[in-house]
Amino acid sequence: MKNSNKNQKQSNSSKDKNLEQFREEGKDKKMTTNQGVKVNDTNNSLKAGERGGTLLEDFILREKITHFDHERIPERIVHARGSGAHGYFELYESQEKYTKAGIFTDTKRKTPVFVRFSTVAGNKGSADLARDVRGFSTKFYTEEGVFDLVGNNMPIFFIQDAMKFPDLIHAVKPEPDRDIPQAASAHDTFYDFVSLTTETLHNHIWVMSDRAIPRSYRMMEGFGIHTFRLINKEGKSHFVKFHWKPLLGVHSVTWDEAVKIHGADTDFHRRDLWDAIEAGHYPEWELGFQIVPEEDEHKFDFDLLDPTKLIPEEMVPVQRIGKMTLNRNPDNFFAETEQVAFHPGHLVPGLDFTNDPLLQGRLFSYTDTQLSRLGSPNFHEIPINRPVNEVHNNQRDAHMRMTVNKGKTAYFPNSIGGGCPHLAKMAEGGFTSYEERIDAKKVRERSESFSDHFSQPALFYRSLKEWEKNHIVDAYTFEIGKCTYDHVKKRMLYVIAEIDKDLAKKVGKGLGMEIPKEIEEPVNQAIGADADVKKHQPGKKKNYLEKSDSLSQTHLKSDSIVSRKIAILVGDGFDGEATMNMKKGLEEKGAMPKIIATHGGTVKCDKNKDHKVDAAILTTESVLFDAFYVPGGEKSVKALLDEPKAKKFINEALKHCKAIAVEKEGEQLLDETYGKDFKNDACVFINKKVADFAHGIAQHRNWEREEKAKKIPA
Ligand code: HDD
Repeated sequence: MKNSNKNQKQSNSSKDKNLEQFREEGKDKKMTTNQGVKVNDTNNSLKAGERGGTLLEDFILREKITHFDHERIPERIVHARGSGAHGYFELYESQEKYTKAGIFTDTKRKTPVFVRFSTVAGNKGSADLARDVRGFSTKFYTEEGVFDLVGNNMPIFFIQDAMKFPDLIHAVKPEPDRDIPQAASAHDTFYDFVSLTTETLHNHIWVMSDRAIPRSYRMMEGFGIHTFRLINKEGKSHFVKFHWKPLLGVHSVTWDEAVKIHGADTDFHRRDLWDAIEAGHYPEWELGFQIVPEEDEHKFDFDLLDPTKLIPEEMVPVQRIGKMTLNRNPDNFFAETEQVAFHPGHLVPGLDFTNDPLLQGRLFSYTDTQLSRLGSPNFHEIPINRPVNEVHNNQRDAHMRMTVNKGKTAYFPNSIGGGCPHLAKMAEGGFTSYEERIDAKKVRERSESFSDHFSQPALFYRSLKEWEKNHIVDAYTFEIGKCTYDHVKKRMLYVIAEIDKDLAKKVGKGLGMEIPKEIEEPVNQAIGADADVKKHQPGKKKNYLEKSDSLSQTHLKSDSIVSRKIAILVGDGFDGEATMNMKKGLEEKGAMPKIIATHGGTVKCDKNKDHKVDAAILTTESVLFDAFYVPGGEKSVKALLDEPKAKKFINEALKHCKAIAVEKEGEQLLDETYGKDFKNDACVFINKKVADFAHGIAQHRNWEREEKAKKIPA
């Protein structure tokens, strides 16, 4: 059946064709039961008389209710809340010296992808702006099978061994006695765990940074985190780390905004992704490789197999090898975004794993979780999960089997079935694992090379600009301040001091606590009565790099204002000509200006012409916009001055360091707010050109303003 979604026209990929056979739409059709029987009444059950009991025989009622009763499936144990989109990946230049994977060697291909972004800790119905890591999963439907890159928006992970994953997640999830707090790490059990498990500190300081409160899914980096292998035609292996670099730059909101967005629009990130794609502002990321030759494995001061370490880009530059574009929203959230099943073990010839113990454990967990979430080993047959190439093997049956396998044989070897399906030789694209030499004792141990827990969080902190550091201080102070156990707070402060003394001092000041000289209560009590405490102590902090610019968002900007939302604040009588000039100018640069008026419906300009209002000021909030424009028009500005929320918009915009442009009488809105103290600010534009304002918007925020603007009681 044809689909009327307007996005549909924009894609004709192999995956799109593959999905087409499963699409359904009721347009111009008669309603039927699931057995195809036409339905004549779906409002009334079958009764013994108008006022009599309902009859068990009513198969239409029973079918409708039974299906409804079973509509929900278990949500993901982590990454439950998310949003997905379709798109494609194109390669710039063949990477055949590193890999034989077709997706990375054939520049003519347009490989279909499905991407799902997510938060980690919250339930499916939690708010988007939680301080949290964001998931960034990409399913590449390659000609040689499905390759999943299941990463995050931070380049490292909390723990080094999959064995600790349930502990980490139990610590961060709501506390089990009260099921509180939802989608928040600021509570005792998380900090108890973090302070006792110092390998978490690197990922944790990233979570305290602005990276954990992105402006948009479209403005985050993505990382494969683990070191993987690329294998070329000759069977030679190179280590690789995968990076996604967003072409819109990397941007975040402030914590104060995040808190307010929670209330103004819990779907802020999900809506943003959907709206941008609907408007044709397709988000794009370049895929980067950080390549390390096999022989350089031990060249670094950290272990490439340790997922709590990144390779600074100054040491191994990121080579941008291709671009991904997301250009189509899903047709159905459940069928696609909810049922999509990612797995770090889905890879294709030319790629392979390393012995990273976190990755190794993940290889088990993801199939296992799909069995409970999707209910059957046939989850690969769900349309969104199907590869675009053919699938032939001797696996059979199980719940909800869709494939009708023909023939007599379902075993190998066989002669009755002509030996089919045949095995593929390596030259025919058969997957073979990299022949890594292994000669080792079986041990339940952690490598000594994983013991440095403090160097990289310290490098991260040192690499940030002052405003970014201040946000980290505030985040630690807020989060630890929410804890109720003094010994947990103290231990946290102690470990922060191991990262950076100055940082700990500032956090201590906010908490009203001194940095402890040593951890008071015996750690072995927490680790286990007979634990060898020494064995659990982190190694010595190293300093192999003073700063890494790529870690600071200051260096990850773009000059684009594409898809930025600009509020044009007006009342009746606004300067129509200037406003339409500004609106057109911003739209030409790809921005999305919206008319926000003192009332809904339409608003009159000074030429008495009606203009459609996008939102009445009472129905929206300043935190939902990137920048603000107040045109002239005496009557309009008076109406705005009489509307307290218009002043709130300006005060909050100033506090959140956003760009503001005013023209003619519009300046009065600055005079009547905290704007009067910011008239010389680099991102406050009084009677300036569209281009100046656009440049200010592209800066995302004027952080220079923050120290002064912080004092605005908005
Ligand atoms: Fe995981 C989901 C990312 C470690 C077990 N993980 C999941 C998703 C992302 C990640 C983005 C959501 C996938 C989707 O959109 O459907 N996980 C990571 C990263 C990790 C990581 C980047 C470390 C580098 N995960 C990790 C470990 C384990 C798991 C160590 C278990 C031992 N992850 C799961 C899971 C999930 C999952 C329970 C829940 C839903 C799913 O798999 O499909 O199996």
